[in-house]
Amino acid sequence: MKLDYLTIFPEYLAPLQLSLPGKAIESGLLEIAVHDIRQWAHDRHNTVDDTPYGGGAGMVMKPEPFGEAFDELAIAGATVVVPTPSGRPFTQADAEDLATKDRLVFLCGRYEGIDQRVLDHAASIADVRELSLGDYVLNGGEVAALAITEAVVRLIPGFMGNAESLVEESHQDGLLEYPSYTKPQTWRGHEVPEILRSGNHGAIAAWRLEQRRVRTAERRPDLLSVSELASSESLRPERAVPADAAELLVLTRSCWVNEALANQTLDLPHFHETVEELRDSFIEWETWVCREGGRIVASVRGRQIGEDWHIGRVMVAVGLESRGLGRALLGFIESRAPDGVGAYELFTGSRNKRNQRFYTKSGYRIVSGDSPPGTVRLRKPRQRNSV
Ligand code: JD8
Repeated sequence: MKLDYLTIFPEYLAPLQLSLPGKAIESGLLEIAVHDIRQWAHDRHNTVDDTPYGGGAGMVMKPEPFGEAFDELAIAGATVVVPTPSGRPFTQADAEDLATKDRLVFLCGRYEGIDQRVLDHAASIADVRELSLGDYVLNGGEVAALAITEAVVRLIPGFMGNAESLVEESHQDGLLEYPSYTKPQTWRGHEVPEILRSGNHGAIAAWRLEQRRVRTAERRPDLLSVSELASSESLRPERAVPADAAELLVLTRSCWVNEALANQTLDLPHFHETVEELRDSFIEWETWVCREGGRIVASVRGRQIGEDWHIGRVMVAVGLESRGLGRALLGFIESRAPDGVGAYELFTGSRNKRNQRFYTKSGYRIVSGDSPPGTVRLRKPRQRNSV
């Protein structure tokens, strides 16, 4: 893998020569080049920034030095990573995807950021990923570039000495890690949990899984939903069967009452649909239900139209909201999209801000175009690595 870094603080990236990437360079797995952007600023002061059009505080990085760098480094076809606070959150899934690339080019911004035309131009010749390290503000992109590099390089096949240690990591399966201990057995009055000294590997594995669940529920409940759903005996989604149609219609109508109230109308297809029509819809719509205590408590459906995976009827029974079930169902039905699907599409009530917030927080964006009366159309591109 070839890694190029464009920065005005090359010394900030010196750590790339150390530890992880350092070994990979020795073993030829990795080629790293750090470039000072000022070499492509030809005025007496090697100026790389200027005042923002439209006014405002701070300075913006000029496009020309980047353009010359792109030409000299021949970035066409590469994956260009732009750390930015306005980027999509960088995740382990991104790390796994970037680790499959032959060449990454990092644009490390400073000041108020980089002239947008640099990114628009790069997107015309390369695959641009604007990624954020997290919801806090740094002074530049270098630290984020270092973090992303470490998360990616350690996944390069043949790189990590003990590949199996990659398996049990946080964010691999949606659960945080269990607590770890080593000798001495007692330290400053703290004991290593007895279970870990029992030699009973089955019990140790169960204890560790429970520790992971407890920690995730406490610290990252947002992560818990998908994996909990997947691993929970009761809630696991099942394909709807014709016999489910009547009960599912009851759940549908109860869940769309809020929508009717929000839109001051009962003229919603959900209220006019018959059991037979819903049952027949199981043919064109891949329909899933979650049962708890023998009753259907949630449901969702999906169908392919062209290169889109249309998602519909995301519903959670009244009283079971805000357990992350809706988000988990959305994640689940997205995962059901066949190969070749490039985007997800769904509709929700134009007056239902709560639902619109729910979908936009899940990466969907309201788009123009045809949608059923009283609804807005939302789309989300499919992550490459989920193809
Ligand atoms: C790139 C310039 C500074 C940001 C005015 C402060 C990532 N998670 C993250 N937080 N901050 C960054 C980041 C900050 C950057 C640049 C990444 C380039 N700045 C700017 C906007 C407000 N200053 C980041 N990834």
